[in-house]
Amino acid sequence: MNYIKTRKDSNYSNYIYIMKIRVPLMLFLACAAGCSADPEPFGAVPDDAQVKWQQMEMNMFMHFGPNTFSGLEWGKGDESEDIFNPEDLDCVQWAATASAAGFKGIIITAKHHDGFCLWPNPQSRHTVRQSSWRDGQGDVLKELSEACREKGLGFGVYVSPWDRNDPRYGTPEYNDVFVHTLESVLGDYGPVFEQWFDGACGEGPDGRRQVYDWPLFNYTVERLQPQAVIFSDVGPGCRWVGNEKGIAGLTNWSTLDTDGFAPGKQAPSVDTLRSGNVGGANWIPAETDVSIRPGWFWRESENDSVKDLQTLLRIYYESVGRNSLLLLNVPPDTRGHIHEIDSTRLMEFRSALDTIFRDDLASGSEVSSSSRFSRAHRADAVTDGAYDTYWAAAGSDELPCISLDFKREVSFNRVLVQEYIPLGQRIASFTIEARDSEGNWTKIGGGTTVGYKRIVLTPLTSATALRIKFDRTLASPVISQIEVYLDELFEQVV
Ligand code: FUL
Repeated sequence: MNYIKTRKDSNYSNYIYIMKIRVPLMLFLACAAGCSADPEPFGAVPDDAQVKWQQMEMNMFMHFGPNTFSGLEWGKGDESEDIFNPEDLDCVQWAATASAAGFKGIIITAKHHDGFCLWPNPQSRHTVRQSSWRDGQGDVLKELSEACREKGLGFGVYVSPWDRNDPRYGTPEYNDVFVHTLESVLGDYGPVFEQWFDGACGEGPDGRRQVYDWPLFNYTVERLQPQAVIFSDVGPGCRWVGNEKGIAGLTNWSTLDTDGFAPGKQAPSVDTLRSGNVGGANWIPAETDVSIRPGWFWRESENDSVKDLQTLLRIYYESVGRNSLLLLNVPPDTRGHIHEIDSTRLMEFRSALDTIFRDDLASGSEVSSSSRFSRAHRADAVTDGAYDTYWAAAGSDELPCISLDFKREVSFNRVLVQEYIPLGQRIASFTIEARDSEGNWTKIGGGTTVGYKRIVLTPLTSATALRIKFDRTLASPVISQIEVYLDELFEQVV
């Protein structure tokens, strides 16, 4: 009130008010309305949860349940509940290992195809409550969700609709049972960052198959955990990459056409899942799930077959380095621990990644571009280490190009490029060239899609400058980061 009075009472104050507040405000509003501040988003774009999810880059998958004790991959559902008996369940060790290895979240098989629930699901008679483990008082989801919270990790759940134990499986009633199961798992353990839906649809205890009500299942997740990214063959939050070998497509669009498709047998071809659809109608990025062991569940006999460091690095480059999130399965053993062999391997993996990506040889370069969308979209945003700032080329630029002058000679064999995905996935093909100390430019690599992150493996190159030409784009390129590294650990074949 005081302020208004003073303003009305004095002509001078009035003048100050107009000059200092109204004029800049009007200019600002006029600019906001008239000049387009940022490039328009192109096509399907991610929501905030999908952007955060993609930025997690690596999560840990954990397959745990009766199969851990029986040695089966697909339990039949008729196993005694007592078979589940981890003598020293230690979810704190799981979370500490995941965090030390650089994973940002853990997804646990709350219920696999055998129907056994790692929590006391009131909908089922095949759960930890019916087992003698901890006198029926144990709850793996409770312990794991708390351990994840403690370590700042996301907590996610795999809940298989296929249930080889539930007598109602194969009847319309089962879809409601499954909804109540989801309500129990999603309602009682705090925030869930990802809901993992397995599309498998086999026979239940009576030999019947279920017709899954996917829209109802997805709606239930959205209702209870609106921020959760829903995984299935066709999303809607993220999609299966089409194989379990840890390989995303060299061309990998985060967009997918889903009309007429559904998870499981009605999914698009594995080739489509691996590459996505250019200009597809929905933002459904690829998640690469692969196990550190031959099987999804722990087996003593596979202790000698834990993937070696070279394989893990290959998987990293072919998933995270190809615009996909990596979901690496590390199954706990019968004690309820991540086995020493697996955790040692994970630490080797972490330390290798830290070594490879420690020194960004592009930082401090002089950056220039063929054009820019506006003065605010500076070329040097690509070396500032911040994802949210970006260089954007002018819409009229027919061959957008960005150059990094290292101001010295550097040796490298990795070029990392990131698009700013909130504005969509826009690049369809690019070429990387390097300038030698004599000033000659040579092509050293390139590719098709970029997306959230693309790491190009180039031959070992000594150069004084690098340039990237965006040969084919769906819309003018919007680039967050360009980084350059020397990897002396991965024995690549280029
Ligand atoms: C598949 C399942 O059948 C496997 O057992 C495993 O859980 C894998 C991640 O998904 O569809």
